[in-house]
Amino acid sequence: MPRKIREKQLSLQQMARMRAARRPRATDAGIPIDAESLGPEEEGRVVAHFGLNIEVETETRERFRCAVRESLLDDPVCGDRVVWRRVGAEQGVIVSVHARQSVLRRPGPYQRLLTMAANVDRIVVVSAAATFNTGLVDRYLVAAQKVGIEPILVINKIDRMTDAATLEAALWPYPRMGYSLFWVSALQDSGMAHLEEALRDRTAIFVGESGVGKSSLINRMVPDACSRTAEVHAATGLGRHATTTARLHRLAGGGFLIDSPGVREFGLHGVIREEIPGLMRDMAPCLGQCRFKDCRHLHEPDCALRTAVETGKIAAARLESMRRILESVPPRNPYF
Ligand SMILES: Nc1nc2c(ncn2[C@@H]2O[C@H](COP(=O)(O)OP(=O)(O)OP(=O)(O)O)[C@@H](O)[C@H]2O)c(=O)[nH]1
Ligand SMILES: [Mg+2]
Ligand SMILES: [Zn+2]
Repeated sequence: MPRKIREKQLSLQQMARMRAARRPRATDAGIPIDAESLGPEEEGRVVAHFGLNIEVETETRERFRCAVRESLLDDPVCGDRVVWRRVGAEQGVIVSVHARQSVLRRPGPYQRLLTMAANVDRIVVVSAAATFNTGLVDRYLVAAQKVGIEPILVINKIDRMTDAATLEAALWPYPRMGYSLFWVSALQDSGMAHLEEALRDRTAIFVGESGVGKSSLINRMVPDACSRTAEVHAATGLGRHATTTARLHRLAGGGFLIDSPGVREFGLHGVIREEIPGLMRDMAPCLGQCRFKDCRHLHEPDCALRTAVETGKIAAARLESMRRILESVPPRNPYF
């Protein structure tokens, strides 16, 4: 066997062992799992994953603290549909994870890939009116396009809007590209009914910078969610991030909302530089129309994208955003 392949197999085995070593074991979590003490198989959904414990909600809306059977290949994540077995009155063991309809990942520290959530069918990109960040929103939209999950844009804290004209000028391209856009205030409970209607019967993950109000919005729609928000957090003085782990909440009228920790940057995973323009809804129709086949859309003559900006079809900020994303993404993905 060539040495290169042997090394690769070894490292895959090592990776599997490392994954297994990090997995919360039933015994470590203090859950006794000898065969006689296990109840029958039941269906459930992962509500949260913290440390050694995974919280699973049953179809009858009871919640159980579960560990994971050691033979499982994938670690269950928030939103996963699982088969689990009861251990005593409040605990359980997850024995298998159903095939995922979708999975959201992002690069984490030390070149590790973080799985954020599974079985999500809407990505709610939340911004605050006073600090709208085109660059971050555009990265989320590229990621959503890549995984084929419909994003929804939410501008929160409109009660604190200082410069409505500038914000409207920054936002006009998005509804034109077909994205739903909601203007809301979690504080004043305004615009929330429309948003809730758009999320009915969906599993939606709330993403965006820390402090934009993701947990506050979810608390409004799910009154018993009690998601920790920044005020509670300020009292503990433990830093800026209020939400530290993804958590799934059930909407009363049907559907699920997943709260996620805020990010400062959103690294794109599984996307190579060449495909970025095709993943941007306003750029895609103009592709292949530049004079040069390898046009970088910077200073080349007869660039279809720049022409589209000049004629007002594409917003200048979006082209600028695309260039920044292109610079930040490697031509070939290191995770492949
Ligand atoms: N003025 C105003 N403040 C709001 C609104 N929504 C949330 N806030 C405040 O914004 C702060 C941050 O809210 P959170 O809900 O904790 O923000 P988050 O996005 O969940 O933050 P992380 O969990 O750190 O990612 C809190 O002090 C909220 O009270 C709003 O509509 N208007
Ligand atoms: Mg939060
Ligand atoms: Zn071009």
